[in-house]
Amino acid sequence: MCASQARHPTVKATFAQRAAKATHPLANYLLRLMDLKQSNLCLSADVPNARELLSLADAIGPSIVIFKTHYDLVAGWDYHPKTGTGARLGALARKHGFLIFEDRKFGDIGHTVQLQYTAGTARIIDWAHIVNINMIPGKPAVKALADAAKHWRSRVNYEVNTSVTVGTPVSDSFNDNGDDDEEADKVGAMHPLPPPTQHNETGTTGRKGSIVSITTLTQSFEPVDSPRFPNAIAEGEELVYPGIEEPPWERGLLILAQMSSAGNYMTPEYTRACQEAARENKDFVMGFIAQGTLNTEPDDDFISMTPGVQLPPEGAEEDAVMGDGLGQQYNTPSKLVGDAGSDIIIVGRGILKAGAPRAEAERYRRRAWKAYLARTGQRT
Ligand code: BMP
Repeated sequence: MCASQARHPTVKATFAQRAAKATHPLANYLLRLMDLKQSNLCLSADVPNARELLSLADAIGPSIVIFKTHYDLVAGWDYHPKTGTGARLGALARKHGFLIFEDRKFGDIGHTVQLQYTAGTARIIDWAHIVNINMIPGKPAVKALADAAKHWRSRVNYEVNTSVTVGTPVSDSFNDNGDDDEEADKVGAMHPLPPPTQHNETGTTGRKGSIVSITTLTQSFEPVDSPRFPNAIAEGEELVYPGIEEPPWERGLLILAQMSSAGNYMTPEYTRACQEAARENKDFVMGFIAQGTLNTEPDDDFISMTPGVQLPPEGAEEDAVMGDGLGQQYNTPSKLVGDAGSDIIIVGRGILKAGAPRAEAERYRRRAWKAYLARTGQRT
């Protein structure tokens, strides 16, 4: 840490104190969740198929505050918006109290990243509370994602039902989010339907009709007061983690400002540009993927999450931790959280490859939490 980072008030402040000041709804929620669960652990769930992904989320959920996915490396990912893998993960997130972070590292022009975030088969924004961006294309891509999230947020409380009738109208209807439904693309997130305020004032449902040839297309907007997808819930997954409300609808972005890999091209100048972009988009950017805290300006209160973390086997020297032979470099929780001021450690293979992953996740949770307590001057 440089001097301005080491002196920054967020290094010594507790997560509860930072939550009390946090204006970003998801950052506020996450900081309170960390305090409640006594966890600053994110699991990087890099597993080969959806079945393993879901059982891992159920098994490790109690130890973590964030479950990180790379959905594109998971075979058998089910894209159905209500019963698919994202929705099932959402139910497990509510049950165990964690947020879902899709490590998509968006890295294209603004228009393209908007579509990658909100549309296509994956519709990442529907199920991932947090995503991240590789800032190479420049700051406008950050603003583009922020705009897309705002747009999505303004209509997400309304479930859109579409009915198509030919000739005499009939009451059959289908939801516009069906994955093989062409209409879903037409009314996709970037081409939203009229806002809810235009709806029927007397009831909860508004209707709008248009004639296409002899086909009548009717869309109805039904307010839903919770982000859950009831159809997706398997037995036991309707539970909600006690002690905190469900996560807010607002989404959050992390900027990839420093990497753990050897020889990466992220220079200090590049990292500074990431900090600037974060400050310019505070409503949406909640923090960084970095190798320590990047809070330097007095008003900064970004959350730093750090990958490249492993613990040596119980009893071994900390310096025994090195890399994976493919460029990944590992550090320990005490170095990253204690010395470098990171808030959350991101651990993949350190837990996934262990003989007893659940117990190993607890070992990482305890070590990272201890480093946080020591950093903030609390009793360990
Ligand atoms: P592992 O703990 O198994 O090395 O996994 C690290 C995870 O964090 C991977 O999913 C990787 O994509 C991600 N990651 C990283 O390792 N370094 C970075 O700088 C940024 C990352 O997202």
